Amino acid sequence: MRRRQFLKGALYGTGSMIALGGCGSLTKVDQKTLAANQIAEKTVYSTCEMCTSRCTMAAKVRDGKVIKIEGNPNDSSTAGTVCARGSAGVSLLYDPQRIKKPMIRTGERGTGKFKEVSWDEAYTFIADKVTQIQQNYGPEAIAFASRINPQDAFFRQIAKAIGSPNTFSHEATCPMTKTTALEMTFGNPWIAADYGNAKYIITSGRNFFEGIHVSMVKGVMKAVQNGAKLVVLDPRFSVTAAKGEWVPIKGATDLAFFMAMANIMIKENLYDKDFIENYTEGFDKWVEAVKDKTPEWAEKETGIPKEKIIEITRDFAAKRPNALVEFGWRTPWTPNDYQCRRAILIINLMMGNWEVPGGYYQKKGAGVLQPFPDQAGYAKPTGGGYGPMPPAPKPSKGRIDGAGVKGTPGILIPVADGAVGQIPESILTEKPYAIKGWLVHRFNPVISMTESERIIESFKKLDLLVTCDVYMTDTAYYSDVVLPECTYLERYEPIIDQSGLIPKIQLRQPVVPLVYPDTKPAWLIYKELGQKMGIGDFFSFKDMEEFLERQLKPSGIAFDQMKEKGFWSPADMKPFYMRGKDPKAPAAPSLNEKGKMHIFSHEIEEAIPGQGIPVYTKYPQPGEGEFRFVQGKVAVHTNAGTHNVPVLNELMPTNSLWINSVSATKLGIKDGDNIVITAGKYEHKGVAKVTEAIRPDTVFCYHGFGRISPGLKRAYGKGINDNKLIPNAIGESGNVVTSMTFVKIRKV
Ligand SMILES: Nc1nc2c(c(=O)[nH]1)N[C@H]1C(S)=C(S)[C@@H](COP(=O)(O)OP(=O)(O)OC[C@H]3O[C@@H](n4cnc5c(=O)[nH]c(N)nc54)[C@H](O)[C@@H]3O)O[C@H]1N2
Ligand SMILES: Nc1nc2c(c(=O)[nH]1)N[C@H]1C(S)=C(S)[C@@H](COP(=O)(O)OP(=O)(O)OC[C@H]3O[C@@H](n4cnc5c(=O)[nH]c(N)nc54)[C@H](O)[C@@H]3O)O[C@H]1N2
Ligand code: SF4
Ligand SMILES: [Mo]
Repeated sequence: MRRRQFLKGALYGTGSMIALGGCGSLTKVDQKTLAANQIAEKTVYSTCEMCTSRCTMAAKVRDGKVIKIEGNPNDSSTAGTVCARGSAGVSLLYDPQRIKKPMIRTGERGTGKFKEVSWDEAYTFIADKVTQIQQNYGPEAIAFASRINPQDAFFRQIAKAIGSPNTFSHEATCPMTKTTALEMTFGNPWIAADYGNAKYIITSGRNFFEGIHVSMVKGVMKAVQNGAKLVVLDPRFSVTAAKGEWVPIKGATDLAFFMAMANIMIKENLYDKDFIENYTEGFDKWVEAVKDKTPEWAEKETGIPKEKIIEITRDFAAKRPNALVEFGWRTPWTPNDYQCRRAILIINLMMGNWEVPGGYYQKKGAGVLQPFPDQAGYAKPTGGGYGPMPPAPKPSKGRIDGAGVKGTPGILIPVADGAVGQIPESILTEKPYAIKGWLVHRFNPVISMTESERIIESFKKLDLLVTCDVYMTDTAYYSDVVLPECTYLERYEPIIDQSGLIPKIQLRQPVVPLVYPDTKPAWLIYKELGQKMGIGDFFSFKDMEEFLERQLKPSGIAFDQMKEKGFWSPADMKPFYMRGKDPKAPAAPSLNEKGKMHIFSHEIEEAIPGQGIPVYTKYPQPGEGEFRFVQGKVAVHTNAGTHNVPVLNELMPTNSLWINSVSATKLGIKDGDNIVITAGKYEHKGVAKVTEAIRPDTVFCYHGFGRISPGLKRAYGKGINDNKLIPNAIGESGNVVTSMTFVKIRKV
């Protein structure tokens, strides 16, 4: 398949493409031949999972095979678009390198020796080991980690039923510092931005056009097309920076930039005093905190001229309230990044951009509408799907990461996610107690978490490691048991809430029957495993049809209607901004009885005295011969999840290390040279990409390459694995830390 042809189809929806089952290649279909053969085509509407943006999608199915994936044309938020990765779902579905049968390890860990077994054998093996660990160490010695997904409902049910408190999502590697900031400031994290109506957008690293979420991309593009200014703080020139003004900030100094913005806004009276008074508390402490954070001071910290900081602040504030500082998505730059995200939220509050067009809003799930008489009728909430359940045993020990404990630093760690970096630490150090079993679902710690070698080292001390994935990933490769899930195109999942300014729920449903008959959906895997473990009564639903019927019942939306359209939104409802008509309307989310947003956070102050208001930490900058190492997303791959998918691997098989041309010249490095990157005790081979699109003190690579599982035949050994170089440090809100590693480069 030709790249240009694939991209054309993916991005512009033109040209038909067909996947030939089994080989995963795509060729043009002759529409006339199709008609002549009178082969019936149907379209199935579902939800994409090529990344967790989970856009709506439409799969064209011909003769039982998916021939094309495109956007759902009825969804105005995506305008019928999927991105290149969404389109490549066909290539994953028919990839012969998918895992097809359960496997149990037969050789030493890491030698890749497995035997294929029946599902029953695999369940028995896991159940026996879990029982042994429970008897020897207690149920809390088993940790569960997954990339957040709707089927967590079933995965986590196992933990709940055996009484382990140690459930983790991937979020510590991703938006956790933002989540903490939202929870501490607004009281909940279900907040989103109305990009499409913004007149000015500032981002701290958020790279909309490579870290893709189709409806967000559409929103930002709409704003920019309508003349909005886009300012991008990033040490490197990203695709997003190319669409606006690039502000090449020194890494780990963003908080200084935002404190200086606040300093100017206060000094020049450029903020919404009414809003601050009516809706927030603790502003006086913020005034005090930024008093000396002048543009002159910020220039020294950030490397951005003070005139530029002043100009941006004045122009931005002039667009009040339809302007926003984007709070970010992947945000673990520094150990205390949550303070930078808090400062960003506070600037937004100073803009009074809450619940107005072009600002931030509470996501309008059906539940949020209920207190508003003129909105409540548009949608009713969905319910639970499980059915009756016995009481779960109460865990006898606290979580290994202390998440959620009031009055302690653990309060900063969102308890639904946990600090996943603590799992390898607890395995290795046995503190606060030992973890002996690790169940991994749709997650790849070896490549996704920091310090790959330490993660692998920790595996050696485990009595049980289980991975459920679609590929023989780097983590699966070291596991005792590998469970093959079918893909998202072959299964039902619980209802997905994707509400924005209006409610929206989505269905994921099988588009075609199982391609590999011995693969299974996660709901069935964990239900059957639960039965084998004697906890089957925690899964009292017959199948997903029953589960979904129960979920949908209270909403009044028919299952058949969901199957037919793939999503549901109230057709006649207008985007709902709580302060759209009444600027003094009560703000819904609130942390305290007064219903105010917390500029000063009592909860943080109580846990870490002196930190209730954002405080600037001056982090080290790279010395002579050193570079700050940063990473990011690329448009044609997802995290570390798609590098072996045939068409995406063909589009981009490897990565390189971006290095500024001036710095490269000093080191005698030319574009395309082989290099060695060192960070402390670790080193990695790579190839240099010499460019002006990065600060001279920073190097960058796209994440997810340098794979170490030979089971990923296409991706194996190609490119740089960033996490081989980054130490596993746990930040203050439980986050991993990915922008604080300094590296040295030499030519080989
Ligand atoms: N195509 C594609 N789309 C995706 C994904 C994907 O893998 N591929 N993944 C999805 C997921 S899970 C996520 S979380 C989102 C992520 O979307 P984004 O949050 O936009 O993620 P990144 O590309 O990681 O953006 C990181 C940027 O921050 C910069 N940066 C690093 N350190 C600093 C710093 O100290 N200060 C500043 N100002 N900038 C810094 C990096 O140079 C990089 O350009 O994308 C989602 N969408
Ligand atoms: N240094 C550094 N580290 C990073 C990042 C970075 O930029 N720099 N990015 C971070 C970010 S933002 C994130 S979100 C994490 C992401 O890291 P992870 O949460 O590990 O996510 P992915 O790599 O997207 O996918 C995980 C696994 O899901 C599998 N998978 C795909 N579909 C299915 C399915 O239907 N069923 C099952 N069971 N498995 C499936 C894939 O094969 C893949 O192995 O990585 C983080 N790690
Ligand atoms: S952004 Fe692309 S890959 Fe992610 S869910 Fe949407 S269409 Fe799929
Ligand atoms: Mo992420």
